[in-house]
Amino acid sequence: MTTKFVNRTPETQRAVIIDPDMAAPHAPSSPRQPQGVPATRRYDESRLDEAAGLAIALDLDIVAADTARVRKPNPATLFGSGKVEEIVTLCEEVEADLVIVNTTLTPIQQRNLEKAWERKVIDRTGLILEIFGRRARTREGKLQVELARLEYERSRLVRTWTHLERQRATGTTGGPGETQIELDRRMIADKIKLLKGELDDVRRTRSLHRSARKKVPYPIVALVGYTNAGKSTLFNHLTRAEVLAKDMLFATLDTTLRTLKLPGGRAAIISDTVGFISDLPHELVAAFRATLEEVLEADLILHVRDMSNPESDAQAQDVMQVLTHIHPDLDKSRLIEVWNKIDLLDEEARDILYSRAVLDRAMNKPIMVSAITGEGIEKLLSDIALKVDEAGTEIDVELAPQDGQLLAFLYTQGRVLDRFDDETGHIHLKVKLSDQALGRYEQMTGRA
Ligand SMILES: Nc1nc2c(ncn2[C@@H]2O[C@H](COP(=O)(O)OP(=O)(O)OP(=O)(O)O)[C@@H](O)[C@H]2O)c(=O)[nH]1
Ligand SMILES: [Mg+2]
Repeated sequence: MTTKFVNRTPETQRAVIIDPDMAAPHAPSSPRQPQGVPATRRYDESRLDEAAGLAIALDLDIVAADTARVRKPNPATLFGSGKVEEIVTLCEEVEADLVIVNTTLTPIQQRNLEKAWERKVIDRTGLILEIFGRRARTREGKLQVELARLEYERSRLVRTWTHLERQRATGTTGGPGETQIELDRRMIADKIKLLKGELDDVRRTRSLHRSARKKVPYPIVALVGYTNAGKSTLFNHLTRAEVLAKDMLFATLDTTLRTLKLPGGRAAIISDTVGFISDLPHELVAAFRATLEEVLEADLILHVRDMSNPESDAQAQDVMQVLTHIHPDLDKSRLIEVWNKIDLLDEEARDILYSRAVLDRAMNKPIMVSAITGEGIEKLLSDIALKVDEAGTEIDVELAPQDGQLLAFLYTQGRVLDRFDDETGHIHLKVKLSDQALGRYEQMTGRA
């Protein structure tokens, strides 16, 4: 018989969340902000809510949450000594196992706070990495997260060499010597190299699949947006798929593809992918770069927004910041904002939103929908169909068997709508090309 002490399920960890408020006290909203449009600065409460959402995604039990004003960040502990003391008392009162600090801590700050509070301290990056680690399902997703985690650890090690030191501290005298640290660093560097190699292999296989897919004359539509905006719900609604959609941050991590039926009988391929969050750790952006670049290659990008969230504008800015960072000359004509969750708005809020949508100066007007009730979805579908149809010029070409280079060009740069190989080996194609691709094609064939 097993004793009571073995196989005991670990109790849920009790977490305290501290959200450092670094903003200048009562900063006026930006003067550029037009009247009536909510300022994009995040409110304390929303920031706390979001941090709590992250903690819940890790099954932590939140026993206390508080905002702590930081007038001047202390390089050693971030907070002033009074605040540090206050938090010790709070932790003891609520019997917390760990403290989450909702910002990026330097390794020194993290170590000092752990000492002062006698508890594990996790910063925002650590928290997000942990969630990603649990959610990744595909080989590529797992490799991406592992890579990000190692990069994070390496930075900790390089700057202070404390991370592994702490793990090894029990039972040994003194910290590790230089040699040990060098070894640790080299070990991590080796592992990073190995992972990058594996990741390249996985991606090569996938890009083969992708070029196979490109031969299919389907336009590709990609969903992007802040975490919890409703991308998976919309994806499921549009494709009747069963992708995990949950009121949980980062429910989706791996890209999923499905066929989407458009009005008029045409088909497109739609992809659901990882969500964004403010202060997305740069290690993660780097690790997911290839995935995001691929998403941005889509013929049409739907930016899904949760319009019921008071932080919606700030969230949209964060998303666009990451996207334009990865793809600085992103063609905005391929971007449509989908304003989701309108079923949660009252009539007045809807009216305001509607006028905003009409007056919006984006190249494509935003579309208001509810992925739950289905409201607005028809309009969304017909806009998608219009958009993928209007992009580019359709041409008919005939290629000789030796025109392999041209054929490859048309398949990679255009959308082949129809193909007929005659008995002489000539290939007859109907291809849709963007203006840019058409220009290059004409140059290649000497027609320009
Ligand atoms: N009321 C309402 N709820 C919605 C709507 N769309 C999505 N939701 C809810 O919002 C939550 C998040 O939806 P998801 O589809 O998982 O969001 P996501 O954008 O895929 O999130 P990540 O995968 O974390 O990036 C779920 O609880 C959905 O049921 C909507 O139009 N109306
Ligand atoms: Mg999702």
